[in-house]
Amino acid sequence: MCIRDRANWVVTVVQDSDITLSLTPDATWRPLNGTVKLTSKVMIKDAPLAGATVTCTVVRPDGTTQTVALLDDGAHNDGAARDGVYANAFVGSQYGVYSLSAVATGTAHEIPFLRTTFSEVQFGSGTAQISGAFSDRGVDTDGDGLYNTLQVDVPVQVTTAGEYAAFAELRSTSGGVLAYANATSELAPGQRKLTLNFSGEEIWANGGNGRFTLADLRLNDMGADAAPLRIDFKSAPYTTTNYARDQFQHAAAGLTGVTRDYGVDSNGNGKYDELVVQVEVYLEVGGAYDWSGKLVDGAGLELDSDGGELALDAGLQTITFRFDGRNIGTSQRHGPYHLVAFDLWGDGAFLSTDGAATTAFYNYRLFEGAPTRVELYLPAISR
Ligand SMILES: [Ca+2]
Ligand SMILES: [Ca+2]
Ligand SMILES: [Ca+2]
Repeated sequence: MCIRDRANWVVTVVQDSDITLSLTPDATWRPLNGTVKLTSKVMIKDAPLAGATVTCTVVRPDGTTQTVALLDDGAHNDGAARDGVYANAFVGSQYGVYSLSAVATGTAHEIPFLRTTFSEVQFGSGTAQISGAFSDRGVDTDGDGLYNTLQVDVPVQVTTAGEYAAFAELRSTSGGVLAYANATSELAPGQRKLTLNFSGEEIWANGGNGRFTLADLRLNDMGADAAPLRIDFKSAPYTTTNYARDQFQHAAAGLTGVTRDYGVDSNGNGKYDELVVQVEVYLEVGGAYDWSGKLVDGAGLELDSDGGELALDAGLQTITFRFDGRNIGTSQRHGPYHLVAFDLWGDGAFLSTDGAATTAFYNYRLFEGAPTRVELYLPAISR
């Protein structure tokens, strides 16, 4: 049996309950060999207390200790000298959890005091880290020539076999987020990789063009006893090769969401002969297209339909529907009206959508065919 000398402490202090001590590390986690700044505040009631002696005992994962003096001299990132804010920093050179205990001693109103407070911070984990060469490539999984995913390989130097997960976002040259991705895998010791698959459709939809930044890359140890343990982090470790937006997966035709509508009085009698509804579309390929759609009121009642054929170039194009004002006037149905069952099909694309546009409010009396004498209009009552 091992018998050790134990020091028995008897500390006699006059407690002044108005004095408080705080200890705030500037991070709960740092990569290995990162620096953690420690800040303590000594307060008496609501006022800062200068002149105390504050030390922090840092207990490393292997049990060895380091004593860090927290100073209020204005030279240790502690704000002004003698403002009651005490600070200093230390470097974590071991993987794992560091226990921190700060002690403040001094005299206030001629009465000595002692305060203790605790915290902790973690450095890496030692099981794996992000290290090595990144790479990226577009992948076309359905053979249509467009990239379904942008793959980024995250290099992982594995010390201990286990399940690891990487999380990251892809940012455009202007800093906007294009897509998120994560990857989880069992990794054996050695130089390994986790492959992130960013959605090509999301990159296209968010306007990704050029070189992208892999950002906020986290590596988690998923095999940790409790919750997944974050073991490495890099804020912007990699920039991809150059991509053009249209290399990524996207439909050959789509609505841009831009619409316009107006009434046309072609015979000058003050009543609309037509309601024009325009819809802007994006076309990947130019050619001959057929188009059609229906105008309905808010209850879904069909008022008119229109369609035709057009030669359209690639790019942004406008499809113009001309609905008969007489059908609207005689229907005695107010707007706003809706363009539904919009189909566009042709050489390069097919587009079909239920709701393509909603018009402004129109009173049916603005249109040809509306009853000329004033009538009491009763909406249909459903029972
Ligand atoms: Ca200070
Ligand atoms: Ca594809
Ligand atoms: Ca007219």
